[in-house]
Parts: sequence; C-alpha cells; structure tokens
Amino acid sequence: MSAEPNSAAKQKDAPTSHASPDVQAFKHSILAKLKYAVGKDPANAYIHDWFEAIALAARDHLVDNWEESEARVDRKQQKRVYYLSLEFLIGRLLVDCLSNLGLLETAKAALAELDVDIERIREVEPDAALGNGGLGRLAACFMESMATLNIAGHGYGIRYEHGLFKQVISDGWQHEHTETWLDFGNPWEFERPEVSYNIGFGGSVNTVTERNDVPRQHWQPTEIIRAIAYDTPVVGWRRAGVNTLRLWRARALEDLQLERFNAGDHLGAVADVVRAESISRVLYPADSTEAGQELRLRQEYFFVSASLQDLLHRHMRLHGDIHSLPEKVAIQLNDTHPAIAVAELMRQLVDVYRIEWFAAWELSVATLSYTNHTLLPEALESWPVSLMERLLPRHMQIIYLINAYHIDSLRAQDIHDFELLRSVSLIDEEHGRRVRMGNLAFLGSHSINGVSALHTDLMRETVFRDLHNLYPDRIRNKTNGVTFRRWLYQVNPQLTQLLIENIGQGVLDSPESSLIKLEPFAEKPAFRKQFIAQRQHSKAALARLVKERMNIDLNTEAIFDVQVKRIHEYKRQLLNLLHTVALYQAIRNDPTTDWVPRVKIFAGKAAASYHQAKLIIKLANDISRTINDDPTVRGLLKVVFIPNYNVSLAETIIPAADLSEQISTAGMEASGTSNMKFALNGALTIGTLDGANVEMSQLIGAEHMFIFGMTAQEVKVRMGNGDYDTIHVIKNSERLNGALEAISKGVFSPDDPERYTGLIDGLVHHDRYMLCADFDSYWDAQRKVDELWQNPNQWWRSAVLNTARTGWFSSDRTIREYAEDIWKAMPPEKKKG
Ligand code: 26V
Repeated sequence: MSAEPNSAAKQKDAPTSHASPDVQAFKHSILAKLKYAVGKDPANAYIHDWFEAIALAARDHLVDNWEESEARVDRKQQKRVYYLSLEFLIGRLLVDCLSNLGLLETAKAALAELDVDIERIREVEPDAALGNGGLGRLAACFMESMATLNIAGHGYGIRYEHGLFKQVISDGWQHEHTETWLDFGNPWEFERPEVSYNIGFGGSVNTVTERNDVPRQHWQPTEIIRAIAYDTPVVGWRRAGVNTLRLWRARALEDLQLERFNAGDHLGAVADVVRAESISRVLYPADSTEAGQELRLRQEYFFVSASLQDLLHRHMRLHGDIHSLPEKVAIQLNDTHPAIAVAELMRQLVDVYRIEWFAAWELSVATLSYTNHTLLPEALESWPVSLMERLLPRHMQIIYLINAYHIDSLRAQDIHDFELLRSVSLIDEEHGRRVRMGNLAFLGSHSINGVSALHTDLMRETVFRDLHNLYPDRIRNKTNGVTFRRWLYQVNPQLTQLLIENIGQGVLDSPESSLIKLEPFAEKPAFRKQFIAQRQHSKAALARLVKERMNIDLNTEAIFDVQVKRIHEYKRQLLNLLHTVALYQAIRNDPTTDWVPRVKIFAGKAAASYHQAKLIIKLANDISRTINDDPTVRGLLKVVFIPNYNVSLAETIIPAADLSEQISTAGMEASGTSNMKFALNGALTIGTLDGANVEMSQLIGAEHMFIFGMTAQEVKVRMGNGDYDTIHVIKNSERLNGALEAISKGVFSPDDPERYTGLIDGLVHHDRYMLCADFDSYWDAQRKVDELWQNPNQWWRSAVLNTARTGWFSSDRTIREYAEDIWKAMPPEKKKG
C-alpha cells in the first residue's frame, strides 16, 4: 500500500458528468463521508481513507434496511434463531455488501467518476479472520443465507482483537505473526456500550433458604467481567433481510484501580484489566489439537453467558413469558465450543427466572440444538472437573445434577449395563475425571446433526453410538453448503455473466433450480470455448499474484492442480506431495515422454504447535524449490506454496483451479466445503469418498470426478484388522518407494539431509492416515486426469457439468433444512423448495 496521500484518486478538473442520479448521489455520499466522517478531502486522502468513506456510504444503505428488517421480525413475532459460534470467518465485506445491496455497479461508476480504482480499494480492506477454517467459514455462509431467506438469524461470537495469525514463510518454514485487522478501525461495526452484561467466574455456591422455605443455590463469583456488544449488520441477497452479528468484547469492570495506583502500584492497578481483556484478545489458532487451557474455557463461558442473557432479555421484552422460549427461540450450538450453554441456560432458568428444574430442562432441550463438525478424537472437547469446579462451580453442580437424573432415568428403564452407563455419562472417569462436552451438548439438545451423510452415519456408529441407541430420533443430517453470492457471483463475475447470458437472470435468484439448465450447454463447443476463456482469465490473475508475491512464473496452459485448506495429517497434503515427487522422478527418468504440464498449488496454515504439519509445509517448500529449479523438468511441473491462505486468497485461487484435491482418509473429513466451491466454479475433483464428496459424486456423477482410494468402510476394516502392513505395501509400489526414499535421504533437503527421516519413518511404521494404502490408486487417478486433459472436449464437458449440477450445495438449501426440520423458523412466505 502506498503511503502517499491521494494515491487512489488522480485529481483532474471536474468533468461534466453524465452519470445517473443514483451514481451522482452515491458519489456525493462518498465525498461527504470522506469529509465529515474521515476528516479528509480528496487531495490528501490515503487509500484507506477512501475505503472507509465508501464503506460508510454503503453502510448507510444497510442501516435503512436493517431497521426495517428488525421491525418486520418484531411485527410478525417471528421466531428468532441464535447461532452461537466461537468462529466467524468472514473475510472482506465491501464487495459482499455492495453486491447484496445491488449497489456494486453504482459504486463502480461513482468511483470511476472520482477516478478512484475500486480494485485497489477492495484490497486495502483487511480480512475479518475470526475463524480457523471450515467451521468458521460455514458460520459466515450461514449468516448470509439466513439474511437471504428472511430468517431472523442472530450470530453470537467473540470480537477477537487479533484474528487468525498471519502466516509468513521464511526459508520454507511457517512463522506466525500477529494479525491486526482493527488497526485502522472497522467501518462495519457499531459499538453498543449500553448493551453489556456481567459475566462471573470462580467463587462459591451457597444454599440459601428464602421466605417460602424453598432452598435455592446462590452463586457468588469472585471475578466479574463485562461483555460489551459490537454489532455488524449482515445483508441478504437483494436486501431480502438484514440480520445482526453480535460479537462480544471483554472489559474489566474498572479500567484502573485508583487506590492501588495512588499507592504507587502502577502495574497492579491495571492487572485486572489485562486479565479481563485477555478473554477477547485472540482467536485460538488450532482447529483440532487439544486445547484444554483455562483461557479457552473462559472464552467459551464468556460469550455463551453474555449471549444467553441478551437473548433471554430480548425474549422477555418481546413476549413477557419465559415459558414460550422454545416457541419463539431456537439456539444452534456450532460444535461443542458453546456447549456450556446447556448448563448456563439451566442456571439462568432455574436461578434467575426461578423455573422448576424439570420444566427448565424441558425448555432447554426444546430450545437447543447442536452441530458436530469432527470425529477426530483429539478435537473432542472435555474439561477437567477440577477446572470446572474452580471456574464455574454452579455449572459443575448443574452438570452433576443433569448427569444424575440422566443415569437415574436409564436405571428406571432397567438399563444397568455398566459399560453403557459409563459411555453415556457426562463425566469421563478414565482420564482423570473430565466433563465430556459432546455428551453434554447431546443430552441438552433436541436435535444433533452431522454435516454430511457419511459423517452423520459415522456419528451414529462411533462417538454417539450409545447415546444414539437411547435417543434414536435425535441425530439427523444437514449436509453443508456455501453461499453462491460470495463463492460464485463475487469471486467469478466472468462465469456469472456467462451463466446469465445463457440460462438467464434467474440463475442469480434461484441457482438451486436454475443451474441445472446449464447441462445442455456442456455439449456446445461455442459455450465451452467461453467457459475456457473465463478459466484462462482467472488463471492469468492467479499467475500474476504468484509472480508478484513469490516471483515464480506459472504456465497458464498447464493444469492448475490445487490443494488449499488447513494443513493436517488427515487431509493428506503429504499424499499429494508424494505424488508430486513420484511425478518428478518419472519426468526425470523419462524426459522425452509427452508429459502433461502441471502446476501444483498448495496453501494453508498449520496450528502453531502442530510440528508435523509445519514440517509438511517445509517439505512442500523444499520440493517446490528443487523441482522449480531443475532444468530437466523444463517447466512441465511447477510447485508453489502460496503463503498466508485466507478467505481473500481463496477467492482468487478457486476460480482459477482446474483440479480440486479433496483427498482425506475416508471417514475423517466431516464434510469439506471448499470441495463445493471448486466444483461450482467448474474445477474437477480428485478425491476420496469422504465427507460431502460422497453427495457430490452422486449429484455430479462419479464419471465427472476422479474418485480413488479406500472407502470409509474399507479403512475401518483394514485398520481394525490390525493387518495393515505398510512395509509390504511400499515394497509392492516402486513409485511410492522411490518417492519415500528420495525425501527420506535428503534429495529435497541437501542442507539437512535428515530433516525428513523421522517424517517418512513415521509413515513407514505407523501410517495412521493410510497414505501408503491409497498411493497407487491415487497415482492411477492422477494419470486419468492427464488423459482427460488431453481430450479437451471431454474435460470441459465435465467441467460445465460440475457447475450445472452443484446447485444443491447452496447454503440456502442447507439453511432451509435447518429452519424447517430443526428450528421451525421458516418465514411462511419462503416455505418453497
Ligand atoms: C476444535 C478446536 C479444539 C482446540 C481449540 C480450537 C478448536 C477450534 C476448532 C475445533 C473444531 C474444528 C472442527 C472443524 O473445523 N470441522 C470442519 O467443519 C467444517 C464445517 O462443517 C467441515 O466442512 C470440515 O470437514 C470439518 O473439518
């Protein structure tokens, strides 16, 4: 970014304008914001000043619709849906907001009149990266779909001062730098200092008897923190509805302990402030490694308690009767991170609203529902009983009581099987007494859902097997989706225009039913030519980005083969790297063969403490350098690891992909959502039958994908048998063996030949994610990719069919299913299919 003022706008003599009144009005409102809100005039405005002025001008339009939307929900006494999530991975909002308001073209014209480059403005907006990956991005897509469908959806979360770390790659290694998205302020949010709640921690619980002789529990916390609301409006497509994302910031009750300060204890005087405010300081940057730290539990309880207090207040203000809660309110728990809501809702109903225990329990269960997003054992949350007792003593009592009634009710049904009782208990007695948050969320909810058909089946068979047998109607499936507004219209305006020209404007409003009209166009060479032109355009844009950021040249005629997502062993970036090395060796051994040119593109962050994942990043970078520098390869194979993967980078990468890598060990990826975004933009998928790939293969047709590897069932059998003999598998695959040996012996790390010995030994001796078992099948599938690429008619026919058949993966469909089956919150006028 240029530090020079006026770097976005070139001053020129005021031209006579022929722009429409809308454009004129928008232009004037930008100039007024620049002057009166930002305090600059065009001549000394920095690019960021322009961004702020434009965002504020757009925000005015949001606010008008926001008020209307709120009033409509109140008037109709619509049921409200509260989406509790520790993560909202939003990305940038400017184009999203302008586009959903229908102001994008107006804004572009106004900026052109002002001689301001909208592309540069767009790029100065920092990503709101308040999430780690799929779970957080799903929450953001859901917020947009709820607004579009006129569902009265409220998001609740934490306003982290620092979002997900910035990844810097230096000498091939990942380094984490603090992310500072709020440095220039945030034009989208409204601080609401008047909306704040006290959140208690610690202390003790006493039984007090009141005048009516009913004993009750009184919790006296030793620490109280304030939660302050910050609201961001979320606008739906064509201004359908404007909902609110309410994020909480933690503050100390007092900014300064004056007595301590006056006594000379200057640091001590602000110690409480530091401790309190650390709660909303930073997002936990892991997405499935054991957390377990106290600060994380404090974050969870902090935002859950503030959100429940807030929504109960609203409910009482609007309806005046706590007993109508489930009729007017649905609360969705995004994973177990907000699962303490089960105990907190009970606490508020029983201790604050004075509802009798069993009535309170019925209200809670009828109001709450829970989504599970992972089956990986290391990501299943549990908290030490001792920590809970210390931090949340009243909640621990409530959890014990829920558990006691639960076990009693089973015994009353003549269930005495000790193993069964142990497995469905809220307390895990085997690992030093811990509270199982998954079981708590399950028991406290009327609906528990998985995020793809396979994942939901596996939930029934594994983590929740016994609870599922006891409550067979609770688990249901809601396959994920993505918002097409962002992941098609905004990221790929060329393709969107092509769709409009050929299947009509309707694609913008009902892509779920319209996209399929594209099918016959797959057979038309002239259409395919235009489809290819779009891809080339996007590939050229990505190539420019890579050139600018990494100084690497990409051949845009090559297959862009892309794997972008969190770096995780189960996602098997290492399998992709093994294929890369095997292909490299094949090219070197046989340089005269007619190899199909490939660009392997990787991006993704590793949790800071996840050493193996960080080593995989280093390996990708080592392989990249070696291959890219090898003259015998003659550019037939290029490998790039693009640093700092985030929503904005995804927006440039996805429309440019020819091949989408979705290659997790079957049974381990709950759903995946980038798989849907790639297919929507016409990339072909190479993948295992895992997560939502299964539904994709059913809807798109497996013949238009490259499906390989073991099924989840086969993985289970082979793992369970204990006869998975990696050494034998490797011995039988010359290619795999060659790739493993090269990495292990230091071909890619001559500066430290043993860098990867441990990594490869790990694979050879304990291949937990079964890379070796799937390698040959993966190699074969990759050769089919090459083959198809050499038959452009067939490749692009399949590509068009991928776009045509992906309508079902709209998050509007997903949200409609939640609203109809779980929340019972579909506004009557939107109850169409
Ligand atoms: C776990 C933990 C535990 C340690 C502290 C921080 C933290 C943060 C997040 C998680 C859970 C991550 C689960 C997750 O992201 N699941 C992904 O959810 C996507 C949306 O449903 C789905 O598409 C992906 O397949 C799934 O991996």
